[in-house]
Amino acid sequence: MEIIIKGWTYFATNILTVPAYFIGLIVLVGYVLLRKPWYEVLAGFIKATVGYLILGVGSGGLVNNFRPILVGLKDRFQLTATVIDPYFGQNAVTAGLTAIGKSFSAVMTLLLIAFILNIVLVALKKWTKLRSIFTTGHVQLQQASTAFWLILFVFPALQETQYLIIMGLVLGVYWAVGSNLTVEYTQDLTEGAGFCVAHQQMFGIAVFSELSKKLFGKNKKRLEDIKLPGFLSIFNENMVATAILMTIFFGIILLVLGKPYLVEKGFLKETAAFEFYILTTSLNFAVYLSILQLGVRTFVTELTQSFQGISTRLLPGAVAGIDCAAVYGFGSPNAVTIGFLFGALGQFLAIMALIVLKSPVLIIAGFVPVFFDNATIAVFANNKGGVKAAMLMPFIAGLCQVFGSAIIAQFVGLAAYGGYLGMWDWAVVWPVFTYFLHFMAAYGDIVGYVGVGIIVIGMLAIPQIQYARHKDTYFLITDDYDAYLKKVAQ
Ligand code: ASC
Repeated sequence: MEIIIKGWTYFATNILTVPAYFIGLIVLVGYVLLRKPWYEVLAGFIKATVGYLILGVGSGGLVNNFRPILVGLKDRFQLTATVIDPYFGQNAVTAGLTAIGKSFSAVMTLLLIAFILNIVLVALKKWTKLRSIFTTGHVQLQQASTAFWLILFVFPALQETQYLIIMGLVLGVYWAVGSNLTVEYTQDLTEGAGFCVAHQQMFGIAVFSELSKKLFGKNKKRLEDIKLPGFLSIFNENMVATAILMTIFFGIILLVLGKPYLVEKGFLKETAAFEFYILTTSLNFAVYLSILQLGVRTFVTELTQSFQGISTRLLPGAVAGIDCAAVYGFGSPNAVTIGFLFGALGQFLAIMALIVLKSPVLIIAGFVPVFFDNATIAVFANNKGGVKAAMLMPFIAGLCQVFGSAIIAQFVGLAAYGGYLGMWDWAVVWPVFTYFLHFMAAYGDIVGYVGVGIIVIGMLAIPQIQYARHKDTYFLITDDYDAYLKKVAQ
């Protein structure tokens, strides 16, 4: 038994929660199942893993360089505020758990329970109609922490085993149902790349894709259809557009922070030229974005091909749910930049509203929600509803991220620890779950469990509805995309 536990822990720490290796492993297994020669299996594993690591360099570079700038606003003006950002959220939960004498190791156990449940639900696909496995390990850890806190808040008196079961159930079902919900939208966007999104805005992708289709779907003009004239034509090129727009955006923020603050915090030397610091920092945005897109290009082809092995022999119709940044390699790259800017506009306006309304919680925009959530939403919105959707949807999402997080972080007490996850699903969907469970649990724990049952069954009903609406193509869309296209064209 001990050997099994040790082996599992080793696998979980080194592979399961490290997406690059996990995706590498999936590609390896897929190619083996396709009976490819060993050297192609090896090459596939390497390209998938290296590609995913490159994606990580891009997204990590963005996060590490731009998060301190946004958070700097909080320090610079000595605000007591809650930063909406997955890492701040995770730290807040760790601090909160320590304060109430609970250990963080239970969060790892929760992660494993939820993950196994996700796999079981896909294995039972015939009945559950769930097709996707959540493989984005670092995000799973952040979500497990936040879910842990939210559910512990609702059921504070439970024993560890009991609350782990409840949390594992809700979280595992959320992973399976949420990622499954993005399958059609992602296949459509990527023209059958064979993956879906397993991240923090999965319900968001569905909601905003549908809204975009409804509001702007007819006669839409996508960003890639627009050719700007005259001097504006330079914006047709993503690298140029990103560089110029980010220089304006971060230029303003850096000027507000001011050189003395940045020198004090060690961002630049006293003797350095401030203008060039601003320029280099802003241009680095375009650098990291290009790296990120290179990573996507490197691993996506491998994943697409090898997954045929898994979906034909192991788990028919199944797909891997991966990082949202993988979609930045599809559609118009300018959607990414536009999503960020309009999301930021929404978030900043919402923050101003909190100040004006004298909200007890002040929110500071964190880089991860403002960029990764809104860029993703814009990519999907542009695909379904064109330019207008690509501007409006991230703007609305930005409002939701700030208002939703302010409300829930205050309600469950995480605001006191300075951070909340803040991504769309966690600013909208999970707060609804939490309020609902809290309302039910007020009538006693048994009614609270009924509430858990309602949420779980409600979520499990979603894939059933999706299936009932498109029975003939539901599994075909992941099994064989060309055959799917032929079928819908009929
Ligand atoms: C997150 C998170 C990140 C980014 C990354 C995007 O939610 O924690 O580091 O988004 O996954 O590529």
